[in-house]
Amino acid sequence: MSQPIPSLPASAVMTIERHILMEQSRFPDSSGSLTNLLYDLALAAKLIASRTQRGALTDILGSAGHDNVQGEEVQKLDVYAQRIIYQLTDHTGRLCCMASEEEKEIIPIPDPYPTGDYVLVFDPLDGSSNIDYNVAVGTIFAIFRRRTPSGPGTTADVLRSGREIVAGGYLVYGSSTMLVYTTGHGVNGFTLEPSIGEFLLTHPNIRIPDKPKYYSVNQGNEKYWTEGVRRYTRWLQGEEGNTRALGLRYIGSMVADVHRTLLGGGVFYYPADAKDPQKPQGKLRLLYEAVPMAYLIEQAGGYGSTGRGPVLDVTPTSLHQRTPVFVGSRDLVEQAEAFIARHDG
Ligand code: AHM
Ligand code: MG
Repeated sequence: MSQPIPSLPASAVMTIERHILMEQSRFPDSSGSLTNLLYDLALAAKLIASRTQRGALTDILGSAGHDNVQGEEVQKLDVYAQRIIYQLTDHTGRLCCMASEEEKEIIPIPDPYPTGDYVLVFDPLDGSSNIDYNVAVGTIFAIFRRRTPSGPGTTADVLRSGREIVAGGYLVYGSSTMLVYTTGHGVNGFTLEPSIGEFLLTHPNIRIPDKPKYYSVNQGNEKYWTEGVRRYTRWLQGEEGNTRALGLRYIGSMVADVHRTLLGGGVFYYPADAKDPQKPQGKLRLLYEAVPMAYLIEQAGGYGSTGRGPVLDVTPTSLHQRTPVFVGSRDLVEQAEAFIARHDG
């Protein structure tokens, strides 16, 4: 049974560990596996942050010399982030399997380690094409409870709708490192204090603001968009019957763009486009990018849509499936759905 977590004096310093434990106290019957899994991810994030922040100093920038399963160039930090998350979670007995944007198939738990009750899906280093330019990158993750009863996890444990997530969030490696996560009871943000190596609660109970500031999209793709998306964008710019124009911000790192949208209000979208016939659904992946972000944004009072309905209602049919995605302030995302329904049939 879920119980309210006890309140703390406003002056209390809340470490990530304490917060995760307090979240666990909502569930007196919990085994602690989920709690420890979140703590494993926080530790992985510290290691990834420390590597990203050294940047070119350790001569780690640039390509690792091979392509990932999406046919995109892999950066060395992607490889590092992938390995760290795997090594910190493969042996703990908390997971039955994992799936990563950087791996073609599901990642089994190696012998002789025990399998556990949860499934981790993640994008180890999202926005990695930005690394060479010292732009913020991030890690995105979602956790599900396994569906199969025991033994090694299978694809059926991984291909799940966002309605089944038990925890999700992201890490942003920017001017500071932040961990933002939810277990379905609101969204909390922690900032890494580098001098003591601890994540401290700096953004309790994040709610997406009512007054949106920015829209965020790669406008260079406009000629490949559908009529509905084009007109929607004009609406955001204060045309098509709208009197309130928004400013444009686009970093090109989903984590950073969604983080700004979460804190400042607005909408981030990567629509379907006709640029690459191999990717008619746009660029972003349902399982590793759209679903965790839609879940988190909805926990903060916003909405995540494919343009045709909730992202969280879509059950993936393949590991690396792509989807159009619109996330942010609810009314702005609903407008996207209305424009697409009206103009794109
Ligand atoms: P990646 O997972 O290969 O890094 O690609 C995903 C990234 C997102 O972070 C970002 O929103 C998008 O690609 C930007 O794409 P584009 O350069 O087409 O605007
Ligand atoms: Mg990515």
